[in-house]
Amino acid sequence: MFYYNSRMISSRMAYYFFTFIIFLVLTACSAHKAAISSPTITPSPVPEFNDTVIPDTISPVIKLESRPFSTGIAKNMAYQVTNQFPHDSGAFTEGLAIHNNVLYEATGIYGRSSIRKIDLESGRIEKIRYLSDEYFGEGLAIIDEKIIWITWQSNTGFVLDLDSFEVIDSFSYDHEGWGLAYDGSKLFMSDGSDIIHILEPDNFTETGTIHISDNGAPVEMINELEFIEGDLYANIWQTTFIAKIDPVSGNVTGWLDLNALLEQFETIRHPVDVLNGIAYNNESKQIFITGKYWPKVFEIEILTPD
Ligand SMILES: [Ca+2]
Repeated sequence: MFYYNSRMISSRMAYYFFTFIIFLVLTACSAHKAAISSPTITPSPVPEFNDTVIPDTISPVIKLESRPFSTGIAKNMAYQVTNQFPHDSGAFTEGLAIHNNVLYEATGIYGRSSIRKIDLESGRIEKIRYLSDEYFGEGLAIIDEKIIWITWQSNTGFVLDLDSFEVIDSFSYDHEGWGLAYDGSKLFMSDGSDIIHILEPDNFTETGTIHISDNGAPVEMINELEFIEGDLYANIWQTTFIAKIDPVSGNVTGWLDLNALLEQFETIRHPVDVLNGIAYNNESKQIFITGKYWPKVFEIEILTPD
């Protein structure tokens, strides 16, 4: 009898115990569900120019401990930031160029690709023209009074009047279009690989290619381009590095690591994407750099150019 009663008591205690446990679990789940369904809303800072929608998905910037190509021999170059200016944080920058002391920018993304004339000091967009939805805008170069603007995967480039932004011509090529630069006699176009295509500026026919390498190691993902005092500078996509390139041999002769500029954006909630955008003012000898969705354009001085 005692044994029987004991079992009964044990069973009852077990019943109460497990009921209590189930109660605790249900209460915890309920609290957790309540926590998920009622997130803390943190207000986002208003961008400098909030006229475009910033997508939720942004490719991460790969931060490298050292330069991208460990087999290379080119040295890292020192630089200092000498000034900074506001930049439209809704601009998915694909190209940056200066002509007659005026800043021009090309942006990408289907349906939002644009060419802009920008007041450097204020960041104000003085003129803008959007590309048709089927094109993804990429790099630009300026020759005389014309803007040459390429597209990503449409094998099509456009010629725009520098003043009116009207399309006055178009041309085609058989590879992707990434970055574009003009050295005063030829156009140089990157396609995302280690190859840069050299084009005649009059009829856009390809007259040659150069392969970019550092000590024999191919340097791929060549993106936005700029000529600075005879050297070709190139953003390397998804890295914080700019390569200084001998445009004849294709050899990388120096690296600029601009990771420190990106680090200052970590304290703001505005999303930023990769470093992309180099412009050189031939008259004032100023170098400007920015990136996709960056809220700033930086003026930098290279301290060890050779
Ligand atoms: Ca450029």
